Amino acid sequence: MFFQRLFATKSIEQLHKEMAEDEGRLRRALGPISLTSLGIGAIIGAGIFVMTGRVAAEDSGPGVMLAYGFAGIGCALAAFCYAEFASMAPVAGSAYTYAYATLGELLAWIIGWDLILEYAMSAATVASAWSEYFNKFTDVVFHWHLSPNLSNDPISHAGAYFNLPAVVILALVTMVLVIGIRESAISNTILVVVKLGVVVFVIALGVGYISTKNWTGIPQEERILAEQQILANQAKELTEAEEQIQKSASTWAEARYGAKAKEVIVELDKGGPGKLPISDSYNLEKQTKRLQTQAMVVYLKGREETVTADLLRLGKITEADAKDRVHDSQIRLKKVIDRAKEEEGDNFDVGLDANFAPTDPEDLRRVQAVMSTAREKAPAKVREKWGLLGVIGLDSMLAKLDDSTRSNFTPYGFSGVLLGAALVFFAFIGFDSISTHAEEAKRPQRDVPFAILASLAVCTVLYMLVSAVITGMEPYPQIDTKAAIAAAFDTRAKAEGSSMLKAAAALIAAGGLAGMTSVLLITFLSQARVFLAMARDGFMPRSIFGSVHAKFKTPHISTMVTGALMAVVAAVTPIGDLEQMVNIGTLFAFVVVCGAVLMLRFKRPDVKRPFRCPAVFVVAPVGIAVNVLMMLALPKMTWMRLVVWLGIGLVIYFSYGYWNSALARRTASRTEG
Ligand code: ALA
Repeated sequence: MFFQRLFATKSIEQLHKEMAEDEGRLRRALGPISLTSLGIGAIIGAGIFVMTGRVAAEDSGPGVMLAYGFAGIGCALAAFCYAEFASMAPVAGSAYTYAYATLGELLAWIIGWDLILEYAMSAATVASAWSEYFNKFTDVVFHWHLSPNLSNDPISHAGAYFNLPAVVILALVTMVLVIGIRESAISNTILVVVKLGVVVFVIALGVGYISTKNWTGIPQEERILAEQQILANQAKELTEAEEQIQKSASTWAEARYGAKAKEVIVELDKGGPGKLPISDSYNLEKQTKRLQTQAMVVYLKGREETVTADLLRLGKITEADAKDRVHDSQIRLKKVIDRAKEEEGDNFDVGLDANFAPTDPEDLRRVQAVMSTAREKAPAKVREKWGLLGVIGLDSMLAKLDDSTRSNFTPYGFSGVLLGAALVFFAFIGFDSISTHAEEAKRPQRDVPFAILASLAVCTVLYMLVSAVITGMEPYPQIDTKAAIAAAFDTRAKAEGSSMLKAAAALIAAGGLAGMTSVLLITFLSQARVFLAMARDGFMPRSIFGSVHAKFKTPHISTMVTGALMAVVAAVTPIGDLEQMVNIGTLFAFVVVCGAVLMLRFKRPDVKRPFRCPAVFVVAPVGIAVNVLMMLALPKMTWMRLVVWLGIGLVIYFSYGYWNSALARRTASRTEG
């Protein structure tokens, strides 16, 4: 009985019946264009505007184009399956509803719970990215940006309080959504037009600045190594550890020497490590930034010298090239320093001399400590890049595979492209949210599959082109990892003193903001609809997640609850961690949908399928394989978080959903009757 309950499925007929009951239903207001626009609105956003740069610089190099291709294939295969399901059962709820119809109550709940990662968490991720573009925008237009302490999370950024722009945009979006779907659809269409215009503009303008040398002419030796990626964090850890030592020293000295404690500590400091002044002006954030900047500059300088010497020795460059490289490297080092000053204010003391060496020997000692720890930790970081694949004992095989697939175009080898795909996958998330709106479609059977496939096709083409432009405009190791697209034009504008390019950078930053705002609108809408479907089934309190506003016909309470929770998450969580959680959750949902479509072909061949997935016996299994492979490329930590998340979900199911399931009640009353 217990197991029967867990695997009880909701029949397709039941879904149709529910669809026909009008009460509490959403308005059918969306046609094919609105639906496709919803799809594009949900798809193009933080992924292309923010993540492309980071993935190109740190994971895939110019091979980010291949990463987009690979992720696009995984999504297209899943999209066909989504389309078949959406045409068969066009009710709100997407993968959750599909799982209920095939895999039973428990798995349906798990998927519903998992979809919170895809929708709500991705809204938080996009809001953090929005904040980065907001700063880029105000920087380009007004030469002003919000203090880093108010536009970053406190976990990854020393001294930060919370991410204010992320909270503000989430609050605004929540307000718009409570007012209604039609109004939201109009604002969405405007935003979609703006962002599509900007993306096409980026491609058209950027093509002229592409240098193919940036795709294939940068020696693979110049790729960013794992240790460089660790430096900043290491510097932060060291500063924090020193502060801790200082704090314990002060407590000890105060207890022992009372009013004279400060003097004693200063005396002690002279002879020992931890050269942080015990004064009121001590500022952890500034100390961290100083050490981070010094470590980065010293590291880059040393690396550049080694690489240039190696290239000369191997005959890959001439003496003249070597001179150019030294010149370029100095410009780059100065840029690192300037950026730190920009963030901390011009009187920020970086503590480096004209030769880019720390002026204070104590600083040099700290920089060396940071570098040697980073070097020690680098192998683990490399293994992390293989994700779960590396953990299950394939390290040595992957190392060989990476070496044999490394080229100037794919400097990080096979695993770099695979990890890149698992990360830029974020950029594609959203096409499936069309299926969560099936209930509001005028002709769902025809228009939903069309909109899913059309929006995905448009976005894949645009993504590959934009990533080609970005990696063609700038050498990948120098691509801005925060707001790559706007920054590429901004850097060019500064170099050429062109006001036209500067205007372009401002326009792109504004387009990025518009793009991400529309993503937020749709993902929020989708989340509310999944909650609605789950509440109708009794898995969530109907009074909160199932209530539809009498006048606006929107799930207003659910939207507000989601908005408030996500604002908290976005305010304090690092964007990278959020992104990976969203990706693994969504990939999992895709795998389940591919499996469910296949299963239903066997279990219910009789059901009418207005859209049939072509070659389903190939498409669905390959879809599962490609998406599982991307999941395996994600780090062990992300997997552990997924397991914990699903564990929490199970606890909630057994303490609430199991006892309130509408399906179970119906079955019970039928048996009694
Ligand atoms: N695909 C959406 C974005 O990139 C989530 O912002």
